[in-house]
Amino acid sequence: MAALAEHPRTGAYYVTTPIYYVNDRPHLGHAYTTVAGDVLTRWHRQRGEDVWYLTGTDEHGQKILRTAEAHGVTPQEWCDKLVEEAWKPLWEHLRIANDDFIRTTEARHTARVQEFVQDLHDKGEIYRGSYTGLYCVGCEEYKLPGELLPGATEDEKLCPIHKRPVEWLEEENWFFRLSSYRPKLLEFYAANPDFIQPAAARNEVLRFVEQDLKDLSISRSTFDWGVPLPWDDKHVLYVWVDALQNYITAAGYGADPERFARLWPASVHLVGKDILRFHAVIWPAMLMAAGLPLPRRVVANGWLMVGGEKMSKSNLTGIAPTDLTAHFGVDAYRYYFLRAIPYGTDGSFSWEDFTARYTSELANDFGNLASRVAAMIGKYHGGVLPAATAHGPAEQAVADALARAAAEADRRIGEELDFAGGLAAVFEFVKAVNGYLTEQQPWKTAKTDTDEARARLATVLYTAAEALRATAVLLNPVMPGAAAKLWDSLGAEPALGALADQRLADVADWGRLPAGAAVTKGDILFPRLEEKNAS
Ligand code: ME8
Repeated sequence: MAALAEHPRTGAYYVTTPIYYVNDRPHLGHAYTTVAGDVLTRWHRQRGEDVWYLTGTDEHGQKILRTAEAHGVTPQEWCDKLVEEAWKPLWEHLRIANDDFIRTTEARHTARVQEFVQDLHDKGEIYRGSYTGLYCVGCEEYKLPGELLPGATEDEKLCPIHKRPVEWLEEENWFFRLSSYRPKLLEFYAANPDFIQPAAARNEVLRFVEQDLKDLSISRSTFDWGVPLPWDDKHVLYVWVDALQNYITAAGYGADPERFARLWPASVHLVGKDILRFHAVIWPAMLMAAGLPLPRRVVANGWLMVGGEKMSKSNLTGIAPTDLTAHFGVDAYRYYFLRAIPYGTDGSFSWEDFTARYTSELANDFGNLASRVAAMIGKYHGGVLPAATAHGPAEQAVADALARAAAEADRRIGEELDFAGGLAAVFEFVKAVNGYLTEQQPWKTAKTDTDEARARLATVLYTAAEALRATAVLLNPVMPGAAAKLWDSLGAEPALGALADQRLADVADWGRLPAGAAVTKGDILFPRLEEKNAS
């Protein structure tokens, strides 16, 4: 994935997730994008940037309406219930540090959406026409015949994602002049080669726009669960046109010009590859029509798959995010998907792979290192961190490895959204520290009672603790729970301040943890899974 270009530092670093349909509860796929955004957000916060992270829910449209009807409640009641009982609690549970949560049924959104489309209407970008074509309610998307799968009868065509029949729509409605933006879009993609990432996603969009672009039907008159068109109250806005605007309405568009100028354009829209065209084609064209700046990046993640199919509400095989956190814990959950699947590609979840990574990377390599070091400082130095009076080449090699790992993690996670690569770099460092202890054998040095041996022992223990200090900072955006426990056990806070206030720019500044820090054993960071099951 290409690096993100420098952001204009006048603005904030503004990250968004898709706003999710609340026709059902959140599943692993939704959590995947939201955790990725959270890690990116926390990473940039640790750089000291003015970061703003937005998530929320998409509450209009036929899919929600039909679900509510099937449950015998109003769509608003349905959304209220799901948002409060399922969506917000899951994000809290997964420690998602969003700054705002936008719901598309809120007046702060709907009022601004009406102004936005009225503006496009006034500018002559919207006209009346008739639509005939195919539509998938599951995707809330128009489909072209060539995209569909054959159904049970000759007339039936299935959505390739939902595997359910698409519906024939024949309606008088309002259209946005999307086709007229084709040349400008192509020009924009050419001038901003990093706008759509990764490359496969960019190519898909280019192919799509190069082929043809039809005007977009943006209203519906056969149901009324949506934002009414200000100039024609028999129509509600097509759910996607309403939904995309959440990124600006939440940022203060039309309500708080100062805040809007600070936040917009967004730095990164994180989206699943299924909704790439909306974000990389329709949304930019609408913004162009409105005369607003375009987002800086649209980054598509791949799909979490189950049995070769996109994981969805209907084929979850019964795994909820909370089933996994109950077994592995929230930190490991946040870590696993980003570490195991290169961002931007599809990946499968498996209990075996998760268990293997938990045990070898988290419990053995990282967790054991933390507890061994704290235990040795307790045993040999009464829990008081000694000074590194004999810092030599072996110690310098650890400090150098840290500098390399920190720079690489910052580039990969903070710029390239290569979470797997960034985490691999941090864990290479953790391995290097383990290797250093194995070589130095402080438990042997401790048996020799000479000044030189005492200095060696003190230096090795200091070096390992200092390496852990940096590891806590580097892993804090991904595993805030474990990182905080480690920070605590190193006694770092009194001298260095809160973990959240540590800056990535200083992380490799060797020797920050002061001698004299009170090191305690603390909780085991990643308990063995068997023990966890038994409790
Ligand atoms: O599309 N693997 O909402 P949605 C990875 N409301 N990511 C997945 C996934 C999977 N199997 N399944 C879902 C909508 N996702 C619209 C968005 S934005 C203005 C409106 C993630 O509830 C992925 O990010 O169907 C995908 O884009 C999003 O959930 C779709 O959520």
